[in-house]
Amino acid sequence: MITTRTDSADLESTLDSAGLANPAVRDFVRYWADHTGASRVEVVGAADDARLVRESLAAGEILPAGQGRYYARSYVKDTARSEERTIVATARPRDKGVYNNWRPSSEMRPLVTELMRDASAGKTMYVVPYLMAPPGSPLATYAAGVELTDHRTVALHMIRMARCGVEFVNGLTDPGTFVRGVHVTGDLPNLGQGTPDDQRYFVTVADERTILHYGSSYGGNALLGKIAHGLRQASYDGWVSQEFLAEQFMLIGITDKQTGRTWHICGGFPSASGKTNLAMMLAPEGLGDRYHVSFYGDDIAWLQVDPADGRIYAINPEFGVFGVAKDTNEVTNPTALGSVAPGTHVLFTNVAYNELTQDVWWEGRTPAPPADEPGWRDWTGQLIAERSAADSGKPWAHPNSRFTTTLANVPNIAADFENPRGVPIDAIIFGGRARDREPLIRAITDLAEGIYDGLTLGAEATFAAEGVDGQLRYDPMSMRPFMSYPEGAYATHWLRIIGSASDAGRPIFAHVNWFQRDPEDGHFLWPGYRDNLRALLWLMRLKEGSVHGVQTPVGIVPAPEELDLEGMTISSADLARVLSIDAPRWQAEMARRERHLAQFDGLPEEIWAAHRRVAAALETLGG
Ligand code: GTP
Ligand code: SPV
Ligand code: MN
Repeated sequence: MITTRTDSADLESTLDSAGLANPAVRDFVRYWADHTGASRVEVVGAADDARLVRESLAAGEILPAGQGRYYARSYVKDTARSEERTIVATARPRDKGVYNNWRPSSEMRPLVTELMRDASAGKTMYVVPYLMAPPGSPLATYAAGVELTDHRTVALHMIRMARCGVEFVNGLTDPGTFVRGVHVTGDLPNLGQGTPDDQRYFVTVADERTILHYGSSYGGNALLGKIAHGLRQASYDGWVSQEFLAEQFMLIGITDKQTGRTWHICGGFPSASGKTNLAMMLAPEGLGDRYHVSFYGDDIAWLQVDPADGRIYAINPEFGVFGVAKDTNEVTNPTALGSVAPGTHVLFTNVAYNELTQDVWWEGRTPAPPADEPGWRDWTGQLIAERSAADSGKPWAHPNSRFTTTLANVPNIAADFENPRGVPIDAIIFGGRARDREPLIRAITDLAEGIYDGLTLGAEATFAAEGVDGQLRYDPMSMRPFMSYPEGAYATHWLRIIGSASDAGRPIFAHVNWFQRDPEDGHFLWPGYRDNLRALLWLMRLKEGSVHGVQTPVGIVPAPEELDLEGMTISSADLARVLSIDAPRWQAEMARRERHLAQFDGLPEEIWAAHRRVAAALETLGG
C-alpha cells in the first residue's frame, strides 16, 4: 500500500460528512493530520462503536471474549502510567510544584511536537470529540475536548470512558474553548521504556489547554479525556478560574430505605486502592434490607459550591469505568462482574485469555487458576502450557490489568447519575493502603484539619504506576500523580472552595483504612469490601448526632458498640486493634509529616496550625 499524507480536499470532505462544524476544531485537526503524517483521518463518536469493533476484530487488534465482550493486550513494556515521564508544562515558572514535574512549555512543546512529526505515517488518525461532564453541567465549559489518536483501540476506550461525538464540540459558545489532545503511539518496541534513554513524553501544557502524549497506548497515558484532561487539566482550570476542584475521587450515594434519606460521599484513595470497589459496593450481609449504595463515579469528581444553597456539589465527568481486574470476584465485587457481563461491550486489557473458549481470567477471579484446560495464554500472549519452569509462578494477568465498561452497565448505577447539577456532598473521605497505624475510620469535623489530613495521606504505592509497588509514600488527596500546580496554592484553593460552603452545607471529613494487617501473620484485620459500608454508616450517624464516638488527637473513632456489625464476623482483638490509636507510632509520623509539608512553598498558615494542634494533642496523650 502506498501511504501518503492525508490529501487536504479529502480531509475537508471527511470533516464535512462527519458533521464536524466547529472551525477551531477543524483547524486543530488540519494542523496535526499534516504534522503527524497520518494517511487517513476519521471522525468517530459513540455511534461508530459497532463498526470500529468489527474492524478491530478483523484486524486482530482485539479478540472476542464471549458474547459482546472483547479483549486486548498492550505492548509488554506499556502496562501502566509512567509518573517519571509525565510532565506539566506552562509558561510560568511559578507553576512549578513538588509533584507536577513542571517544565517550561517553551521547551516541552517543541520537543514533543518534533517527536510527533510524521510519527503516524501510514496510520489512520481518529478524531474523537468528547465531553467530560454530564451534558448541561455548570462546568461544561471546562469539559469539551478533542482527542486525536492514531490507535483504534484507544478510540474504543475513549468511547466507553467519555461521552463522544461531534455534538459535544459543534455548539460551543466560544468555538476555541476545548482541550486539544494529541496522542501518538510511537514505535513501542523502540522507545527505551524505563531506561535512561526513555523516549516517552506525557505532557499537559496546562496554560494552553493542550495535551501531547507520545509513546504509549495504555490507560491514562493514552486515553486523554480521563486523567490528563479530567484531572491534570481540569484541576489547573479549576484553580485558575477559582471555580472548582477536580480530584481523583470516587462518588457514591447511600440510601436508608427505611427513612428514604440519601447521603452522598466522595473521596480519594490512591490508584488501585479501592475506589472502584467502594463505589460498586453492595450493602453487607445483614444490612442489605435497609441500605443501598448507588454508584456515581469511581475515579474522578469535580466539586463546586452552589451559592443558591451553600452546598458542595460533585459531578463525575466520566462515562465509564477503567477498573482493576485483580481480586474481582463474586465475593469481593459481584457488581463489577455484572458490569462486564455478556453483552456489555466491555473491553478487557492484559488479563489472561483462552483462545479456544474465549474466556478471560485474572488472579483472584477464582481461588486457583483454571486447571488443565488447553488454550490459556497469559497477558503477554505466552501459552500457559508452554511456560518454562522458571515462569510457572508468574501471574497469568498483569497486576494492572483492567476492564473498560460504560457507566450504564454498572448494576448499582444511580438513577440520577446524569443530573447536570451533580449531587450534594455530605462527607469527604481519604484513605489508602496502610498496613498499620491508620485505624478503620477517624472522623474530622474541622475544615483545616480535614484538608490537612488529605494533604498528609500516606499509603503504599501500587501497580497502577510503573515500578513502585508497596513503597510507602505520601500521596496528597490521592492526587500526587495528577497534581498540576503548586501544593501550597492547592491547599489554599481547597480551603477557599470548601470554606465557601455554608456552615450547614459543610461536609464532614474522614480518614479510612481497610488494609490494616496483623503484624504476626499478615491477615487483613478488617474484612473490607462490602463491610466497608459499616464504617461509612457510622460516619453518617456521627454527622447527624446519633452517635458520638471517641475523641482522639487524630479525630473521632467509633466506640466498638457504635459500629453496626450485624451479620459480620471479626475477632474482638482485631476489632479493638482497628479502632485504636497507637500514640508513639503517631508521634513518629508527625515528624515525617512536618518534613513532608515543609516541601510545599506557601502552605497556608491554617494547615500548619492544624498540624501543630494535632501534634500537641498527641504529646498530651503520649505523656
Ligand atoms: P484506580 O482505578 O487505579 O484509580 O484504582 P481504584 O482506587 O479504583 O482501585 P480498585 O477499587 O480497583 O481496587 C484495587 C485493588 O484493591 C483491587 O485488587 C481490589 O480487590 C483491592 N481492594 C479494594 N477494596 C478492598 C478492601 O476493602 N480490602 C482489601 N483487602 N482489598 C481491597
Ligand atoms: C489510575 O492509575 O489512577 C487510574 C488508571 O485510574 S489510569 O487511567 O491509567 O490512570
Ligand atoms: Mn485512578
